[in-house]
Parts: sequence; structure tokens; C-alpha cells
Amino acid sequence: MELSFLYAPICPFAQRTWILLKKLKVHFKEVIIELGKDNREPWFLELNPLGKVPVLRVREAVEEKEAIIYESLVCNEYLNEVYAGNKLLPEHASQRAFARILSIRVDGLISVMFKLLKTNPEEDGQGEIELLQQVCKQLQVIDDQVKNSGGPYLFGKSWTLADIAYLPFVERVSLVLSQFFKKDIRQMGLSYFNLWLNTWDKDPDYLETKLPLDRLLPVYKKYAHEGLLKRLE
Ligand SMILES: N[C@@H](CCC(=O)N[C@@H](CS)C(=O)NCC(=O)O)C(=O)O
Repeated sequence: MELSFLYAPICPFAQRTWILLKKLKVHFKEVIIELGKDNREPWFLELNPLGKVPVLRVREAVEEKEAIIYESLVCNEYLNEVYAGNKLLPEHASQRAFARILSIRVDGLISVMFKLLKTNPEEDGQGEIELLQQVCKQLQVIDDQVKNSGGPYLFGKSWTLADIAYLPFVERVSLVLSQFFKKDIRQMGLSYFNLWLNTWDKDPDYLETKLPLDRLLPVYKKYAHEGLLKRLE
């Protein structure tokens, strides 16, 4: 099996697949994509017409044609099938379905994070409070699930694809809250969420994919309202 992983370390979607490749100890060739440049080139668009990272190029056997896989959740489902014997989703079908639902519900967290970044703190104090409450509601989903399963992961003692779908985005939300809103994600009264995050924050594979603040912050400064940028001064 030959596998190339095309990604940008800064991209949280690609980080989902990066974490999984590391956790599964899959040997891969890494191809770093410069966003806004490489991903607009015809050779890249031929691989992924959507022009986005991550992309996996896989040759399962010498005589076989190369397979191209993209979309982070699909990449991770593929890696689960091929390298993990489908063990990275819960055993029962309804729970597996729920794990996939949770992976899609990460979009809700992403959307509220970007809305929060667009608020003007000088004009919209109430809007900011409401959006912070919405962030909390999104993270409550993790808290409830960890509580129900007994933790420390979403579905109990073993991590799943759903945990990995959330992780890079919780990392980004944590950064946005601390840098622009002076709020600690661990001080939201979500004790099971904290258990989940603390468990991941000790995971060496995940930690290897975590970029330092000075590399991540500029990305979110680009989306932030200028009123919020003043808080960084
Ligand atoms: N739904 C896609 C989203 C991937 C995505 O949006 N990747 C971004 C980087 S974080 C990208 O490649 N954007 C293209 C660009 O910035 O030109 C997935 O889950 O893989």
C-alpha cells in the first residue's frame, strides 16, 4: 500500500486526517499544499475538483490504479476501513449512525465560531453574549455524550472517528475564545467536556499535529472584526 497525504498543517479539516494517520501509525508520504496557490493548480484540481485539502492518493496494490480520496470525514472513514478493521466507530449500528451525526454536527460549532469572530464588540455586546452561549451549547453536545458514555471519549473508553472530527475545531474555538474574548474554554462549567479535552491534550499523536499560537492566530485575525483585533493590542 502506498499512500500520499496532501495537506496544509494549518487546516483543521486536514488535521482530522493527520491525527488519524498518526494514531494508526500509517506510513505516508507527506505533500504540503500551499493554500491559495497549489490547490488552484490544474494538477491539484484534477485530484480534487473542489480544490481543498485534505486529499489522499492511495495505491492499494502494485498493479492497481491509484485511488483519490478527499473530504476529511470520508478520508477518515476510508482509513478506518482499510487500516483499522472498522474498529473506530461504535459497535452498534445506531451508535455508529450517531457518531456520524456528531461528526456532521461539528459544522454547527464551526459556524458559530465564525459568527463570533465577526461581532463588533463596540456595537453588539448582546450579540456577543448570545453567541458565547451558543458556543457553550455546541460544546454541551460533547459534554452530554461523554457523560452518557462514561468517557473519557465520546463513546466511552475508546476514541472514535467522531472524537477526531471534533478535535481540531475545539482547538480553534479554544484559541478564539482565549485570544479574542479572554475566556477559558475549560471554565464553561462543562466538566465532562473538560475531561474529554484534557484526555486529548495528553495524546502524543494529537499534540504532534498542534501548531503553535503564532502560526494559528494570524489565520483567525483575518476573519476577526477590527473591534476584536483591538483586544489583542
Ligand atoms: N469539507 C472539506 C473542507 C476542507 C477545506 O475547507 N479545506 C480548506 C483549508 S482548511 C481548503 O482547502 N480551502 C481551499 C483554499 O483555501 O483555497 C473537508 O472536510 O475536507
